[in-house]
Amino acid sequence: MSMFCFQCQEAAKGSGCTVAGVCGKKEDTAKLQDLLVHILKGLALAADASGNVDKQTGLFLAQALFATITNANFDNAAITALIKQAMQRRDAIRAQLNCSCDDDCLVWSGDESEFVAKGGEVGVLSQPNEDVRSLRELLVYGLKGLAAYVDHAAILGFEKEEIYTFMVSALASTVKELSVDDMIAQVLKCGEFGVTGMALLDEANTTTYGNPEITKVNIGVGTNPGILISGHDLKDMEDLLKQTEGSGVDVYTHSEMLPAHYYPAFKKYSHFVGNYGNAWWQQDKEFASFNGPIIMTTNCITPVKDAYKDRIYTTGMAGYPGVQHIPERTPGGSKDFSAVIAQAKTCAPPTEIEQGEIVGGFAHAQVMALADKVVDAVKSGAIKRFVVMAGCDGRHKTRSYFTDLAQALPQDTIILTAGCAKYRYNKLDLGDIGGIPRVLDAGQCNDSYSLAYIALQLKEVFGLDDINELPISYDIAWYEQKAVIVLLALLHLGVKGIRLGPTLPAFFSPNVAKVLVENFDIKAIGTVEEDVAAIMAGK
Ligand code: SF4
Ligand code: SF3
Repeated sequence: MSMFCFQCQEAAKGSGCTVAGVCGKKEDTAKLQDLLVHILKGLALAADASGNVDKQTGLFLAQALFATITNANFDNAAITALIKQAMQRRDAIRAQLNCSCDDDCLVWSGDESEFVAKGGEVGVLSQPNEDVRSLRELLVYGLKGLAAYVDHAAILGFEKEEIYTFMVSALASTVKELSVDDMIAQVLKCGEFGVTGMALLDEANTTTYGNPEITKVNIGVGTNPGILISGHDLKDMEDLLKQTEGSGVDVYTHSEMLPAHYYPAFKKYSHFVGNYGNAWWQQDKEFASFNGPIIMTTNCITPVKDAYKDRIYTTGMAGYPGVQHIPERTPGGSKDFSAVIAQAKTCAPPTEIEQGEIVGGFAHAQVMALADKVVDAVKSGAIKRFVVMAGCDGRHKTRSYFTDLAQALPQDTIILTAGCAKYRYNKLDLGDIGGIPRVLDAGQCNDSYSLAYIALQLKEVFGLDDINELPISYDIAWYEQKAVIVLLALLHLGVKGIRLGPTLPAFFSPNVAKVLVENFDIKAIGTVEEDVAAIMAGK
């Protein structure tokens, strides 16, 4: 076995990638990422022992974890630089503490030539007990998802020291000998901070750009050259829209950037013309036919094809070898997209791949503005059930389940969605219930917070004691680690009976899966027929 990674839903054979990642991650990159996580654990141990987690350490830890999320950063040079920085930060804290602990992640200080080999020693399988490994990795993946959201919030100037403090102590806990109960408690605590982190990002986004509003988004193309922007970073979106204004270049969103159209602050730009394509995994074809430059602000970037390799850019924590990286903004400044804009002017307009519109913008403020209508529809029986179908999309053929389920659900159901999972059904004509569309898209994966918020508000409106008494079912599609923090956040909120698909995580050991089933009634998706029947029966 040359590498081992099982952090995402597409882990080879449902157990783990051992030769190269299905995602395209090569052995050396996998080992560098393993070493980075290992050294970050040492940094967390040192920071935790110091009793004072400063913002710089917290944010660095979050950014470095973010770089190891599936499909975020394939660039060995970028991961190597993060390992070096992590060591320096770790050693600086240890020097102040006069620390004498001898955990490997704290004391190992090899140079760059040894990084890959060392990464091979300290990866996931270095923990021999499968249940300990399972609980520790579940926590690490939850922290990676949380890290991504925390980074986005920080970019907009919103930070909470208590989140950083938790992240540091939780990561440090993964190298301590804890009881099973204590490890489970850490995982659930991560869900609690998942809610805090998503609430913080929601506050950051809505304070900066306004509350998302019902919006129709064009999925056709215009006649100007365009720039396609993907990922989750709204600050990059803002900088790009400002810099392209009046340039003759149009801006299109891709995949998880679609919800940018829902924010009032971006509606004023007439050159912000639409969304191009689908979820991340179809990017190789869609980026080729887009014809203009593409900016990947975060995950999900997939192996870059020759057809567009000279016109794709990464920025933030995203990276890919040989792809130009737009540097960070200076404090108070903007990122410089001038090279991208200059290139766009030399490109042909996008080739049209579809026509029409999709509707979204149903984050919590918009849904609560319709609350009377929604409550009346529930009371009158016009809406029988809500089905939360948030999460990720992916390549697995079995994901057609989510399209089929959306189509098979009775006409008196509403689908609440967020994340790129929506591309499985957001272009279907599923109709409306008294003017309320049957698919309500709250936004990006982090906007799953909105769905939880809506559920909590409905619980109050209906005077219920338990969120599980609401006529809401959860049928979650997962792929990468942001979905893990969303799942843990739902568990923290007490949601039971979540269906998860297309497969359960490879990192759930049989015993850990048993605990989750017994305590939270988590289940794998079944057939569409069985699941629709069970959902409608409230099971
Ligand atoms: Fe495999 Fe997923 Fe890990 Fe990539 S991220 S190496 S596909 S398990
Ligand atoms: Fe999608 Fe990658 Fe997860 Fe943000 S963009 S939800 S998969």
